Amino acid sequence: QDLRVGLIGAGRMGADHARRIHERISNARLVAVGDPDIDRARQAAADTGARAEQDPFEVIGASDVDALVIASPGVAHEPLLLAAIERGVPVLCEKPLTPDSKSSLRVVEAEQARGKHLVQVGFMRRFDPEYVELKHLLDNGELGRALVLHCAHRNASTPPGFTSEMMIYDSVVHEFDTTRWLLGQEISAVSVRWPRSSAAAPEGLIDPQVVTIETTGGVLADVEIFVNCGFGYQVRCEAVGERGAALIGASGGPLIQQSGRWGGNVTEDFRGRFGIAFDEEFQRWAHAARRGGVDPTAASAWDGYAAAAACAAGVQAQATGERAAVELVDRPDFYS
Ligand code: ISE
Repeated sequence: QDLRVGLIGAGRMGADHARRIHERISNARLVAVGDPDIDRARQAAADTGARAEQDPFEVIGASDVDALVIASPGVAHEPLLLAAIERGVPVLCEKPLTPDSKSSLRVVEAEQARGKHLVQVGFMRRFDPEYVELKHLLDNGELGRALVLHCAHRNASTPPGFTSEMMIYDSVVHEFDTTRWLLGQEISAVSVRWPRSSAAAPEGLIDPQVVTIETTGGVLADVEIFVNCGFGYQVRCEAVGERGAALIGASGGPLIQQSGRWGGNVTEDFRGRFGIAFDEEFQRWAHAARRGGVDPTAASAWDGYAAAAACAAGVQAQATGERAAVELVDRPDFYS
């Protein structure tokens, strides 16, 4: 029997997930879309057979909903997650789990108290074929012990209301997760510096910024976060080890030679760069959710909390100009 999915949040990401579930995910069916903006909910639900609801909690409580996708803005996640955990349904929650570590810890504690793994966080890079390959190279020792990661995370432009803090907890949160996941180490400290700001940065935003991540295993990762680069969506990562280096995200498909130039394409947004990763993430989640659980290869609520704790240090480092240590509670056995 198909997994009956309720979707909360019908913005850009939510609308994309509605299409994904309807068109590409097998053994799953979208039954309800909830968004306070009911027109948006209706639009995302159109042609999928799902109903639209204005109150997201109606979707969480609905008896015909077996599992939930939360794609509303991060600031709205906590009460939705707590309600879903209480009902005991599997949830795929878009990143960030929540924007701050205290609220993320409350989610972790609620899940633990429920005694069942129900929440997975939408860190889709864990399903990107190139990232997966890079992780294999690091895990099987081909590159030797990892020493440095060089990362570049670029967006063409920011939506209105995008803040400097969001560059950390909405954007660099991905690098916090991939650094932990690729290396199997926790993040111990974060520093943030910046060059002069691009003239293309909206008022109030310093863009780009350079974030330095320190890990418990002594690895350093530098991240150029540039969210108004103008030319497209680009996510690159080069891992440097004792015996070699590997770079992903650099190629844009075919190498084209034309009009006296050679090169490739840069994708416009996350859909082009990570479309395959999202599909894989959702298909695996749907399989796990049909059995009432989560995909063990995905990011757990604990991973969401650990990323949020790194974000807290990042936002602090950004505000003070000082290196900030990451404060993390001990990892409960439940998440080992
Ligand atoms: C956005 O929310 C994402 O998750 C994208 O992957 C990231 O590139 C962007 O900076 C975020 O704002």
